[in-house]
Amino acid sequence: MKSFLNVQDLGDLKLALAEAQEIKKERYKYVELGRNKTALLVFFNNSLRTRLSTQKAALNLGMNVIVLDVNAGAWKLETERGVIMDGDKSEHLLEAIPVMACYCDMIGIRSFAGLTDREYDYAETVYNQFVKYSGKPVFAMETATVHPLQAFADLITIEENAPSLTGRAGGESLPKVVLTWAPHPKSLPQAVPNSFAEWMNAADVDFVITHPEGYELDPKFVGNARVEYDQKKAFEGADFIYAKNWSCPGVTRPQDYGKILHDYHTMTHWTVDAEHMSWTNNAKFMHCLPVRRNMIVTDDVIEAPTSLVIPEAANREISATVVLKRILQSL
Ligand code: AN0
Ligand code: CP
Repeated sequence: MKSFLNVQDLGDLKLALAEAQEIKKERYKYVELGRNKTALLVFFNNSLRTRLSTQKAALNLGMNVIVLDVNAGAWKLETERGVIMDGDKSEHLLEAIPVMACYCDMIGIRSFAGLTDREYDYAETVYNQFVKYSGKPVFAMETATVHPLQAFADLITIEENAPSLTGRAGGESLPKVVLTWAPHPKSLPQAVPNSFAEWMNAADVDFVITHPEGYELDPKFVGNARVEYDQKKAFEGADFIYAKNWSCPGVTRPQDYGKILHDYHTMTHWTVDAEHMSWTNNAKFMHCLPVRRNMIVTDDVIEAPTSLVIPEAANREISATVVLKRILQSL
């Protein structure tokens, strides 16, 4: 695997899920594979889970790891070509990338969304520059539009917690998974919901997306998912509630890209609380974290035994181990 951005990069999803379980049982099984190989992890913004779980995955595989926080200690990087560099940025990404590539065998990128220029973000400009100019395998650690290591970990978690297919009422066989928008005071990227939608569409689940009007995700990620604007209707019969805030994807009104469309104080009826969960089929609650309590989800819902937020985070080590293992095997 030379690049990890989309669900297709893993090939057969069932095989990848089986591999995840194999690694979970014996996570040092491939510790010889990464001997004398180095992973470079480049962060353009903050991270707790991705930073730790990806390093742990590399260590599971016997690799060395170097972490670079571009905004803390490195030269400030210009990312756009053609700019006269007379501002505060001392170095251009077009030199920095081949230099970074000299010191490693693969590169993980957290490039994050700028949320001002839709075309720039949705073209995955920064990620693709790493692919083009590093000559090394590159994997996404949340880029401008996708977060596949998270979506893979979420799918592993859903598979582990899906209700027994035989015990379901009404002859329904697929677990119902609902992605719900929830309020947040700051503009957030669409990477997590985009990837979650993409991966759920590729999995054996009944998938529904619910959000206020104006927050329509890019059609290439929505695929054939059902979109239901009535949150209560969407929640009915759900087995998994996956909450996440995202800013306006700018699908219908490109000028609104990255914006918060309504004052969050007026949107608190979208916050996932016990009443919302009572509409479901005793659903499990999911969120990628970090989460703002009593904004996205109430204390009681996130603390309930039905909350999967910690197992999801734990599975980030597993998803990353599978991905880095596949990359090592392709070197
Ligand atoms: C980020 C986001 O919404 O994309 C990272 C989530 C994994 N969240 C925040 O910036 C709070
Ligand atoms: N879920 C996730 O990617 O968290 P971090 O931003 O802390 O890495």
